[in-house]
Amino acid sequence: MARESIETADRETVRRRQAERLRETVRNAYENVPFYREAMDERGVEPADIETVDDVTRLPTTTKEDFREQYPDGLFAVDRSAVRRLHASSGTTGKPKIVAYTDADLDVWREVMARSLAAAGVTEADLVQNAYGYGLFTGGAGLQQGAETLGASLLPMGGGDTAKQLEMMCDLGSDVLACTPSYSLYLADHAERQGLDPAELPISTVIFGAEPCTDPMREAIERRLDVTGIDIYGLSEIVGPGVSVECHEAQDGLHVWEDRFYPEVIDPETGEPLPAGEAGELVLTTLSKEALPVLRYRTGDVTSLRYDACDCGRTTVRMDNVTGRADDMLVVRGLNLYPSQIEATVVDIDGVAPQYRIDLYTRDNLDAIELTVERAADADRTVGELESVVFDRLDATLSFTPDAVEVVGAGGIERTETGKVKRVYDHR
Ligand code: DLL
Repeated sequence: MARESIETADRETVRRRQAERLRETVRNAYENVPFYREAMDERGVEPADIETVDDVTRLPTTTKEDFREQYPDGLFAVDRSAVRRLHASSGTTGKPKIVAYTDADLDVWREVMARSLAAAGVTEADLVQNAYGYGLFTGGAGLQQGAETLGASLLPMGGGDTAKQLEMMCDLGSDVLACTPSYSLYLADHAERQGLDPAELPISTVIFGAEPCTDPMREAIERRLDVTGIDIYGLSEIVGPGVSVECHEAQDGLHVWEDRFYPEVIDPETGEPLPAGEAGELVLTTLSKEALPVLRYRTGDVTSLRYDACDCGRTTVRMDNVTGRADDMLVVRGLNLYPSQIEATVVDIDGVAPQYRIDLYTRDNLDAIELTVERAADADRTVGELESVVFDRLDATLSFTPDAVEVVGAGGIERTETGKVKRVYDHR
């Protein structure tokens, strides 16, 4: 059931609210952030030119490089004394992107997270075990605030310490686990090693996000842990988790909280807006952030938008689940390929565990790609059989064959216990 009336409002009401908030956001950015004033002046756009949401395309875009160049606080629109909290993105190279929140921004974040958890089917009666990392990463704090605002009980475990996670989960009877998709499988493996049946654990819902998760991977999570898997999406630059989430009723696309974040999908090459239904790069504009208004942020995430009605009754636009980033694309001997395509193909093979690793090398001036997959503990097929099935399936589905496929035994691929999983290792 929807938590706020705007979730089920008609398009006219939504567009009106978006327009009001967009005008205020643009004014805030123009008046208080020199970076935006210059970018808008350069394009010959003034705040007064922005009347409806259709005018959004007249605004300049913001990129992750802009965040880096404005490090640490060049994009802030408020005085430091009005900043109540700071977080940072989880970038692995270079300086992180620093993000800031006023009191009002934190209220908005709490509210979209409470909405997200309600959409995931969480109720006041539930105990939410939060296994997202706490600290600069927005996952831990975001889930905590949402659960508390909703009125659920919260267990602030943070990432890692899996034996303790299992102990608390079993002793306290956690209903919901919030963590990355890869960690939920790690926890299932760990439970098995401890002699527990993952399907018998008390949790009935896993709220996973912060990493891509293809359909076969989601099916593995749902089957092994006997749970409903709910995909939650977000990014620090815009708010953290809580930009969009699946509803438990339909699990069919992620409801974007579009009264707070305005989504567009563009062609990543040309920057042109794409019509609903077409996949491209997600671009987001914050509609009520005070400390860090962000205009047309190029997320790098690939998705598409749809405006048809959802069975749950919410009327929001929905985005497809994000299985990759525009800059994840591998170009191997002229073939363009996303790691998620490889994942979806191999994880679907009977006898292959939902784990894989891709290594890229240069050999004799040519790209070489090696794929490592894991044999499932209960597999009927031998390592040799699996190797040829993986080759054949990749060839048949993607017209692609790696230079080498290695099938390792159960547990043979290194797991990530905290933070985001890394599956592609580029040695070039
Ligand atoms: O990962 C926020 C978050 C925390 C989302 C907990 C969901 C749950 P960042 O560290 O800034 O923020 O990383 C953002 O992670 O641009 C996507 O590439 C990726 N990402 C986040 N959620 C999903 C998802 C958090 N559900 C970046 N599916 C984003 C696929 C996701 N990718």
